[in-house]
Amino acid sequence: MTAKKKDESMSKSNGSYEPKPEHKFSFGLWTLGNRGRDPFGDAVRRTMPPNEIASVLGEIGAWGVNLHDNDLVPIDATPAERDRIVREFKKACQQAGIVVPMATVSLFFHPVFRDGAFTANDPEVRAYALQKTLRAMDLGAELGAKIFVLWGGREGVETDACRRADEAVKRLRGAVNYLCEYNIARGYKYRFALEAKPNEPRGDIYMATTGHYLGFIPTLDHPEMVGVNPEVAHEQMAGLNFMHGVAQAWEAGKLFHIDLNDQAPGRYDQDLRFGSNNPKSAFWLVKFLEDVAYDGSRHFDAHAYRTEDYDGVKDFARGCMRTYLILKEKAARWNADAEIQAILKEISAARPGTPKTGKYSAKGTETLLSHAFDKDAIMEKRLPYEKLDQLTIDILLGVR
Ligand code: GCO
Ligand code: MN
Ligand code: MN
Repeated sequence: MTAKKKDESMSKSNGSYEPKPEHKFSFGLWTLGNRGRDPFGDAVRRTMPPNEIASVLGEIGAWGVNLHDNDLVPIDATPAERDRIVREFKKACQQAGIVVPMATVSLFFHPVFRDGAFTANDPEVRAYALQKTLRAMDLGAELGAKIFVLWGGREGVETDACRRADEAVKRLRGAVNYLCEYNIARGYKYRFALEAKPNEPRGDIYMATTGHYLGFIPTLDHPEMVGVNPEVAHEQMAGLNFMHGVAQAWEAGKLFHIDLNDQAPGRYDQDLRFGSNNPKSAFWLVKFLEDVAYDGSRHFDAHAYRTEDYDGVKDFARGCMRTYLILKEKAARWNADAEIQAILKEISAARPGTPKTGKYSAKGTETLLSHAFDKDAIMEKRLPYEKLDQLTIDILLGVR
């Protein structure tokens, strides 16, 4: 291939991974705006103002920007300051062609939330948390957000001496019920998405996994209004298979939002670029989302390495979207692969004479109970999962 031809084919393949609005890629103000502070070191990047982040997102082809109340409006802003900031931010988003699909509330940054927010022992802290969330809902609604995320980062403990853990569940339920009523009263039509995390910043956080929340939601007054916002890193911190949790949420009609990033097992909360640590599990996730035609935001809740400057932050954000689109293409290739499809068909085919199960019936049960299963014959069927997985690896590594 001549250098020119090679160049052309490279840019062609780059072109096909171009993010477009229909991909629904979104980033939080706090993700591009992350200044690289960690528990051991100070900021390495300047503060990027929200309006500038909106314009960068437009430039790199993202669709949406999400925010905590205080990512945009300082916690002690006067009403007049707030209104001016919101007005200017709306304009910046419009100019950048960026929407605000999701809003959330910071119930973890201010020291007043040192013992939690909705679950704190001090009733005044609980009341303040509620007021702050109502105002954050007002703010999000003004910006057009339709999803409201609740992440209880401080809702947890270092010592269980401080409260009974079931009391925390009751307080959380009371708060979410209150927010749902406010949602109805104001006609906001939000769908709430509850985000689980096992630990960090608290020693243990209540509602450690998406599964915990899926058990909690049906106990609410308005379960139909509430779903989940699973995050890759959070489930992986708990040692879980992320895609399985997402699939269960989807199957329950509760996958309202998703936080994409990556994480190495056994580490601190890393918020790595999507797919950068474990591209294989990212592949199964993207394949799942695309197979079921999930149509919500693909939100990246991650940040650039602390070694980066702002050009590096753009590399990071572009990388998240590019990896998603590459994996989406790989998923389509996997689905279209005749050898893979033949194996899938073979592994779930029934042997002639297999009794029908499915819905219970007295007659069917009689047949089932009297059937003689030939276990040796069943065992003759091959389950070529090694081959299936290697075909997957071949696709992922680009040789198939
Ligand atoms: C974290 C969380 C947060 C939340 C965000 C939205 O680990 O810090 O993932 O980034 O997603 O606060 O509520
Ligand atoms: Mn997180
Ligand atoms: Mn998150």
